[in-house]
Amino acid sequence: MSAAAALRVDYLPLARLAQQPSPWWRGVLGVVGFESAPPLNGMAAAIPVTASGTPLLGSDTPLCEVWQLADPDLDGCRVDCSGHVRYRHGEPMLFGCASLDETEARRDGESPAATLRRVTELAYRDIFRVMEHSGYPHLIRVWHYLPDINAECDGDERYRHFNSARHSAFAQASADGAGVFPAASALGSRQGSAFSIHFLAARCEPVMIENPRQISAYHYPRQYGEHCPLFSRACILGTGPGAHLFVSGTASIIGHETIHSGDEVAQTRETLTNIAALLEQANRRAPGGRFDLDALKYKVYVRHRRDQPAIAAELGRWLQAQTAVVYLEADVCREDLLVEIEAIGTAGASV
Ligand code: 3EB
Repeated sequence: MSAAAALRVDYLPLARLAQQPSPWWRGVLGVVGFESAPPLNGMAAAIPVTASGTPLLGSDTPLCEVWQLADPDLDGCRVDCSGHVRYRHGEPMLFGCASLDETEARRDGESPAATLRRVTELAYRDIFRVMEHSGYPHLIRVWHYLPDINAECDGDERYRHFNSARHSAFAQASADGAGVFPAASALGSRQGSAFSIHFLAARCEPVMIENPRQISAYHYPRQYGEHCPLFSRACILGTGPGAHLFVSGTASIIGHETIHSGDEVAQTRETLTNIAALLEQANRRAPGGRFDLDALKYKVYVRHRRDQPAIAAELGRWLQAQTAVVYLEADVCREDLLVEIEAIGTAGASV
């Protein structure tokens, strides 16, 4: 049995959450609301709760993302010494989250870009500190949500300022972990949202996966900004059946270039082809286990809500009807990308 086999993620209706008995909550690592952080009826003190600020599309029932470990007795929610990161952990993994409001954080005389950079570095500094303190040295997966991600700010796009700050954060943190970057997503949240980040860290080292159809993001040429986006295309935690695969936000990019500009259906198809290519790489690296497109759970970020039905129809051609897919409205970090898809899965036995 794999060390990581205990993790699961579900997209649950908020109403179902309210009905869960208290023993069920003992295994919950964290909860992510899409529109806003869900009220947890008395459990909020024990569970890290956050929100991505990306409205749910294509569903009448409000949902949230719930991370659970099979280990039923986790400690309570902790808060790091600076008060930014709330986290909870079980034996193999730690879940943490932080939200920083840029308007509140802004110092007198500081430019908006400087605030964004400082807030990003602050969040990362505290995350790395929590990881070191708690004995989870491997950053596996990070989600970043920032409002106005494509907006110009002090002469550059906010996403690019964010990339520069992430660069400094990793440079400061990496003594021996240099050059190992987590799987990640970076999306634009609704205007007025706080800068929000949540992550998974592990005791065991993951295996990082790149996509042969794409240049590694950390090697992108300068045209995408002074500092590259530091993330791996995917990573695997554990071995054989029960190993977990974390697929980063994936888009219609070949090499380093966006393709199918303006065509959300073709972009969706290209993105799924990229995810299929990652699965092929992952299956080579996970002997005894097997990841399948249909056995993953997906989050699909849609730039324009009007495109959601067409994107969903294209996904329907690739995936079985029962596959878990959540659609969220979000700006994608290149202006010409209309859709981005991330996924997570647990390996079955290979035949
Ligand atoms: C890309 O492939 C699309 O900056 O952390 C996807 C996943 C993307 C993560 C990030 C950006 C990030 O470049 C964008």
